[in-house]
Parts: sequence; C-alpha cells; structure tokens
Amino acid sequence: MAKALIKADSFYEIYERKDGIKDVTHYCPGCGHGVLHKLIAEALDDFGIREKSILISPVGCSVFAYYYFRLGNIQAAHGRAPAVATGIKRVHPESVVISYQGDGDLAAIGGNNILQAANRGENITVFFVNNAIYGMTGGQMAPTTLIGQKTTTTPYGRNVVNEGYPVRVCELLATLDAPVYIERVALTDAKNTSKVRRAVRKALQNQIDNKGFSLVEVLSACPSNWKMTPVQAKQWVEDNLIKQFPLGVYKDLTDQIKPKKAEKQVFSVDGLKEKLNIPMEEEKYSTSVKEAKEFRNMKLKIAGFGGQGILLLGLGMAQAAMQAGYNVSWLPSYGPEMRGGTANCHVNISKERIGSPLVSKPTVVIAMNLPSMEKFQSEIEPGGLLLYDTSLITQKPVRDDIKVLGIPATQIADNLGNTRIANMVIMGAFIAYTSVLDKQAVINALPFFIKRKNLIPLNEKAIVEGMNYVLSSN
Ligand SMILES: Cc1ncc(C[n+]2csc(CCOP(=O)(O)OP(=O)(O)O)c2C)c(N)n1
Ligand code: SF4
Repeated sequence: MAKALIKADSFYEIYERKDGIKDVTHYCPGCGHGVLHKLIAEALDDFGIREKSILISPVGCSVFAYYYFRLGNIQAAHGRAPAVATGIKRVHPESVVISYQGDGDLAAIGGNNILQAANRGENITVFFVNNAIYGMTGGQMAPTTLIGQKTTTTPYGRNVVNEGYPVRVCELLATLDAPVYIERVALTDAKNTSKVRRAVRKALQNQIDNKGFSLVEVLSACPSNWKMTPVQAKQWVEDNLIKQFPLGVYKDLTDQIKPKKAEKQVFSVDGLKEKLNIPMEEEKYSTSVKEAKEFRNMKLKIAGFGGQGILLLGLGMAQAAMQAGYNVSWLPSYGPEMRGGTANCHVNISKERIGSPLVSKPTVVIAMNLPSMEKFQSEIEPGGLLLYDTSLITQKPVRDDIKVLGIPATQIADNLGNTRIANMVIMGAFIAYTSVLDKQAVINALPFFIKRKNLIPLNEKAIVEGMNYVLSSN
C-alpha cells in the first residue's frame, strides 16, 4: 500500500527540463496521460528494466514525456513513432522500446505507420491513448471522434456523411496475423484502472520475452477539450467512449508464441560497400576530378519529357559517382503522367557530406526540352553550367553569366539508331566537359542501371559519341 505513494524511480525526482513549476506535470487535471505515465513507470521499476528502456514520444500532449521519464527518450515526427521504434529495436534488440501515441498521432497521420509495424510484428510495445480528439492543438476531430461529437472542426457534431465513422484501431489491427497481444482498456474507476495496469505489464513482458508486437489502447479523458470537469469527463468515457470502443482483449497469442531470437540487424559499412561495389576509403576518387570550384560539389537538376530517360540519366550519374567514391544523392520528381509528362531529378555529387537531396540552386542544369530550359535556367548559380539538347531546343539560353554547352544529343542518338539513348549522349558530353567522372567509371556503373544487358554496348557507344562531340569541339 505504501509503495503506491512512492514516486517511481523511472520518473525524475524533479522535472528539470520543464519550464515553471518543476514538481508537477504539464497535463491538465483529470487527463489520462499522467495516470498512464505512472502505470508505465511503476512497471518499468518493478521489472527492473528502466536502464534499458527507450520511450519514443509522439507529437501531441505527451510530446513532453521526456520531461518526466528517466529513460532513453527519442522524439519522433508526428505519427512516425512506430517506424522510429522499429529502427531502434532492430539495432538494439536488447532494449525495451515503447511507442507512446495519441489517437491523432497513431490513427490519423500515422495510420499507415502503425499498420505496417503491427503487420511486420515488430517486437515493440505500443501504448495508444484514445481521447477521441486532437488534444494538444485544441480539440480538432480525430479518426476516433464519436458520431455526433462536437469538436472545433465538427462544430455541428461528427457527421458520417462528411467525416465517416470512428476508427476502431484494436479491431483493425487484430485482423493481422503478426500482432501477439492487443487489448483495449479504460482509465475510469479503480477496477478499470487496475486492468490498465495489468495490460501495461503484459505488453512490456511480451517484449522482454521477445514474443512480438503488443498494443494497448487506453480510453482516456481530455476534460479540457471536452469542456467538462474531470469527474464529468471520466463519466463520459464510461457512458460514451466505451460504447463505441468496447473494452477487452482483441488478440492474445502470448501463450502460443515461441520467443523470437533477438538478432541485431545491422550491416557493416564495409560489407555494404562490397555489396554495392563502392570502393573502400583508400580507393576514393579514382577518377580525375576537375578541381574547378563550380564542379567540386556538384548540384544537378536534370529535366525533360517523361520517356526521355531523365530519371535514369540522373540515377546513372549518381551510381557511377558513388562507385567512384563520392557522396551522392538522387531525388526523382515525377510529373502527373509518366510518358509525355515532365520529369526531373535532383542529383548531388560531392566530396563533402550532403545535407539535403533537394537541389534548389543547381550548379548544373541539363535540359532535354524547351520547357525545362525555360523553367530552370534562372535557378543556375552564376558561373554554373547549362547543358542542353540543341536537336530539340532551338531557342538560345538567355543567361550570360553561366557556361552554356549545347549538344545535338537526340540527333546523335538517332544516327546511332535509337532516339532513346540521347540521355547517354548527354552523359558522355557531361563527363567530358566537367571531368567529374571518367569514361571507365560510367561504363563500370552501366550494369547497375541498365537492366537489359543486351543494350549495354549501345549505351556505351552513345556515351563515347557524346564525349567525342565535346572533345572535338574544344
Ligand atoms: C506534421 C505535423 N502535423 C501537424 C502537427 C500539429 N499537431 C500537433 S499535436 C497534434 C494532434 C495530436 O493529437 P493526438 O495524437 O490525439 O494527441 P493528444 O494531444 O490528444 O494527446 C497535431 C495535429 C504537427 N506538430 N506536425
Ligand atoms: S488537453 Fe487533453 S490530452 Fe492534453 S493534457 Fe489537457 S486533458 Fe490531457
């Protein structure tokens, strides 16, 4: 009895991280979050797992869980806690990983995340606080909002014609094969609260025993947004929430499941490099890199019509540069239609670490049609390069503070018997002009991005023709 009055060791004694009063939580009176925190902290203490536990806090009122829990803490983007938990658990299988989420976080923006984590049967524990609204942002409708319930975004009450029906997460996830244990409980009277306590412990024990995915949904009051007193709010859970979301065990394979062996899932960097044919450190930059400033950390935007092999050209450059030891990124952007629509990709080829794959100020633009040249030439950094296909673009570039290289790529490709290899003619012209990669580096990479092996010799020819065009005109 006395033990219940002692603050769990899994809580900080003083909440130093919190602004203002440091010995109370930020939760409103009557909120379920605080009670659930207590039940989790006590379970961690009793199981002796505090030091190896990591709590992923969501976006929502419990975003500040790290103020209180004296554990490993990570903050995930809205709805992404199950994905973050998956990553952590896989590299630290000995740890106990808890994904703590609200209903907006788990069932709305993160709906697919939880579905996939449950379906993979990740060995994690999920505590899902269902208070039927978005608490932190002031009470908007959540997927779990009841029919007729008034929220700030459903001022006349949730209407199934407009907003659909409340989503029952436990019932939904219980249809999947992988989850081991799924139960819905409620923070109302002492009897129900002791069921929450039991469920919390069972879900954690399953993870400790390596049994697999467990989720406990906790129906919980939000007096502030429901505009009720704490007592009225608890009663509202009893009278309304439980009717829509019946309590009980929806799946329990705990006694039938054999513990899975917890295996660390990490690849060694060297092993990965070998698999991807990336040279080891000492072999870096095997190619003759032009040290001109504009080509050192190259940011490319490659654009044209869908069907011209724009994305493949960018992918090929990134692959060849990666094999030559550069840091690279490739970010495709698709138009609404694949063939005939517009396509562009962003490619970084850099000796330094790449902060973002997005290229907003390119040092090189490759334009394979007029709309692309018109759209992107203004973005090029002064002193950068515009490479364009003069067979399809008869207009002259307007910039006079950049280098311009025109090449009749489509014409050259036609002469080789296949219009579709114009992209590789451009590749040849690009490497000959910038020297960022040598011919052999690109040829070595061809099998990685040209899937039809019989087309490799023709692509090689196109690269050579593109190189020759540039070298003979310089
Ligand atoms: C990507 C993104 N979208 C929206 C928000 C705004 N936002 C913050 S909390 C929240 C709702 C959280 O509600 P819920 O998951 O039900 O948790 P509760 O606050 O009720 O505990 C939203 C939409 C955000 N922070 N990030
Ligand atoms: S707004 Fe609602 S969910 Fe958020 S702390 Fe207050 S009562 Fe709890």
